[in-house]
Amino acid sequence: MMRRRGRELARWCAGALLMGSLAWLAACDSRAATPSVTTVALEVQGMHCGGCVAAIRTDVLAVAGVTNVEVSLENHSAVVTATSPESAAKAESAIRSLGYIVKVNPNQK
Ligand SMILES: [Cu+2]
Repeated sequence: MMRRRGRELARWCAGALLMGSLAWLAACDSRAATPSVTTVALEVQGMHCGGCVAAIRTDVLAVAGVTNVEVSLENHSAVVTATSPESAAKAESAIRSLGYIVKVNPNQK
């Protein structure tokens, strides 16, 4: 009787250990997948002054997931850094809804 109970306990322990390490592995995996960075270089047409640059900066930085934006009046460009491609796409449409023409710039990275 005692022996049998001990074996059951041992089996339970092994199961718990296995489950524990699986949970740990899963947590480890999701942590490794989280830090992703997307950088998108956009060509922005229609900027005329520093006010345009400031407006774009403000609206793009207000998009969830956008961590940085570099807007250049001279180069007609905006380089958006975001935590996901979805956020970068939202940033793109934020500039568009301000009235500017936005194109993904293939010459810049
Ligand atoms: Cu302006």
